[in-house]
Amino acid sequence: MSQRYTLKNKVGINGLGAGVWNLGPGGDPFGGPTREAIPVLDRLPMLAEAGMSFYEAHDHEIPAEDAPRAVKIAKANGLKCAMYTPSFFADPIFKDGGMTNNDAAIRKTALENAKRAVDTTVVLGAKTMVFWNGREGFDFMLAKNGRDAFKRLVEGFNKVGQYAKEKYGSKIRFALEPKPNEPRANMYLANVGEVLYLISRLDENVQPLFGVNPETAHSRIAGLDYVWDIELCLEAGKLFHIHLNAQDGQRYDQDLPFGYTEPLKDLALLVVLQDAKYKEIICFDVKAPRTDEQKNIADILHVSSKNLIWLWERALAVDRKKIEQFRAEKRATALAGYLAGCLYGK
Ligand SMILES: [Mn+2]
Repeated sequence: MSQRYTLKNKVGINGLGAGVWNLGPGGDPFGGPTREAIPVLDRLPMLAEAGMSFYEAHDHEIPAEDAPRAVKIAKANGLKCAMYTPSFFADPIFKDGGMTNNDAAIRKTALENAKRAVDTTVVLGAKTMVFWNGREGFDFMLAKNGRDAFKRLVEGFNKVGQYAKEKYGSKIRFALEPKPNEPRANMYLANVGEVLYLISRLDENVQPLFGVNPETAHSRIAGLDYVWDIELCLEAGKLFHIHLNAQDGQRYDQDLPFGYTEPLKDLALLVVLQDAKYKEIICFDVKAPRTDEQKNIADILHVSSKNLIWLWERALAVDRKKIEQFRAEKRATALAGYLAGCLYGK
């Protein structure tokens, strides 16, 4: 069995995860693939080989009929499914959204897909199903009634939650992943605050099943701070899952290696996660860049994992009493200097 990356003294579930889509063929909106597409199930052993303990997949990558094969391959490679997610964005039928589509028949199809994805999540043995807001949004003013769209999200998640609860009790939890834009100009559930507000509007009997899957780069695309976004999820008791990566400013979604662009912020984030005793799985959403060759496709997973491990260990060494002291002395700049020292090894 290949070696797996683990985090020292991590509370709860240890081992790291990544998406099967992270090992894609390198296409972008301006050009086709630069590498041969690897069949999705063949990517499972590659994730294990790259030190991952968990994989993640969309329903268009591992459809229900492939799930039993995925279970076998994962087991043979010592890999578990961290989360499964219905793709309300890939199929052209959802070009204007699933749950928020103006067409009632398409909303119904979206709901059916979501229910099927709940069943597949159970088959794959994952405990979390993620919803990413992909096409839930608008490009043109008044193309949708925003108030109705929000109510449709509430209604849709209530129904999916009810379905899961009746069939599986509290076995499956849902983590909603916010993103402000791309592929739509404006996306509903743009940030952590909007997701928490939506959860607050769900039926009380399904509300405990719903939480957040914040992604560090998505916060940055929105111009927000991901440390605070994640602290807010923790304060609400809703940090059900996490996607770590990096982003070089407010531009298209880059899914860069974790720890690459803002290591000091990442160090602070890990201090927050350690102090909160975050016990869920830590996953990357990083994309093998178009310029990397096939033989090096997993480099991004190794770079992300090593950066995470280094920063995690530096975060363990951060003196919490010193943080308290700097706060008491109102010395925020000195605190910044202290953290930089922890980061650079002084
Ligand atoms: Mn993600």
